[in-house]
Amino acid sequence: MTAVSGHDIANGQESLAAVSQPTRPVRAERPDRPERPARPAGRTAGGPAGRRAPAAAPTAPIGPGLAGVPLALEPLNRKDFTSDQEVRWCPGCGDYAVLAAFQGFMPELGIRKENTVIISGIGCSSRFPYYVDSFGMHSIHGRAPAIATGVATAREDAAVFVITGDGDALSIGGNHLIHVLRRNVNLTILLFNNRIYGLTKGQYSPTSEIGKVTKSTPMGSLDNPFNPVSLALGAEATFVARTIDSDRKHLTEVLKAAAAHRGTSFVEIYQNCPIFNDDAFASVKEAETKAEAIIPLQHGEPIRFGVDGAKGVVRNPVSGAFEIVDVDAVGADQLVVHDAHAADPSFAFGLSRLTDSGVLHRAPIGIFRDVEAPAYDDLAREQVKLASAQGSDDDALQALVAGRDTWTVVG
Ligand SMILES: Cc1ncc(C[n+]2csc(CCOP(=O)(O)OP(=O)(O)O)c2C)c(N)n1
Ligand code: SF4
Repeated sequence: MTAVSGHDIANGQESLAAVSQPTRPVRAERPDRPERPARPAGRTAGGPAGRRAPAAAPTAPIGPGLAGVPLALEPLNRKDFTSDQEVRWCPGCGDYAVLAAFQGFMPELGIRKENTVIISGIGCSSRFPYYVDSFGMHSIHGRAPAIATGVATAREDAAVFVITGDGDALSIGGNHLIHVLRRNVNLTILLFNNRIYGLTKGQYSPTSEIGKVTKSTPMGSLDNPFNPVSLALGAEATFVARTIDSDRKHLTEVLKAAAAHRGTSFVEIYQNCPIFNDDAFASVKEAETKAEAIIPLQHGEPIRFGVDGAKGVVRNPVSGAFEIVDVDAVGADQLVVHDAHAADPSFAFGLSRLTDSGVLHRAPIGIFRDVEAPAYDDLAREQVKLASAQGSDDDALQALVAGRDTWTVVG
């Protein structure tokens, strides 16, 4: 991939830079980064550097999402997916944990790293491609889904990941996001939701709660926030999940399922920004509160949570909406059984509405929806094959340009 660098955009702080070949990423201009003390001695970027013994190389793709992507000849490990770039996030940023989980799970996919492509937009999280030793591009604000659509369509042999933030994906990139979701392009989107603009130093974002006081909303935000999972389901995305930066096991399981899915996989990651929005997700992380705060979604299981599973989810027979009840009051047999494969997205959408839109006290976590549907890029490649089979490329192009009708312009 040709490297492009030094193209200043917008506020002059970010650069459009393609990360070139694996092992030699191109460094972008230093972004507008909060001033913080250097990382404490002994702290490693990307979490513990423990090197796991590589498992045997897989002999088949882990799921249809990776069909067509060549397998690695030798087993890889996390180091193979770690670039030589200095990681430049603030100490304690949730992005480190996601990067560590990503570098840890990529070898488990068993694919060649040379066939891995990571496309990001602009934001703190969008620095991600520099830190993974793969092909990639730190691209244009909000446009990663459009660029990734091109990559996925042109390269059937690539595993394509999009890295984006709540500002990048839902403000400037909102339009691109909904269209990649409805098209069902075969790629995986990781949306780092910290409910704030981190890179530009703490303005409110489309996921900030009403009343949020920030530099750009000194009297409190007036905007109703997006629920990213509801938005994705409204666009009928075929794989939609939510996970948490600090829960390595859950994050890894969800990312694996997302990569295995053929079509667009959308994963919202609750990501702490300790500098500008610390503890936005404390309720789902703290030992004292998380049992009451996390509604775990497991396909085929009754939806039950709380201390000793005392709470559960039922459907209101009149409104059809999902509601939270005390299990003792209604009986365990009344609880809704999660069906991630329900064809109609309204089941998953209903569950997504159990998320607090204000300060977060409760949220469903897990895979909301995982259904099969034709992927845009597969269909597009079929059309190209069909068109090519109908004549030489030159003839096909001429026919396309000429069209079916001709006009004679007189005058
Ligand atoms: C066209 C354009 N508009 C605005 C900006 C300024 N800008 C850079 S990043 C960003 C938002 C980043 O927020 P988010 O996607 O949540 O990422 P985070 O930094 O929090 O990871 C904005 C508004 C820009 N660089 N380019
Ligand atoms: S998201 Fe917040 S903590 Fe992380 S690098 Fe950006 S400003 Fe720093």
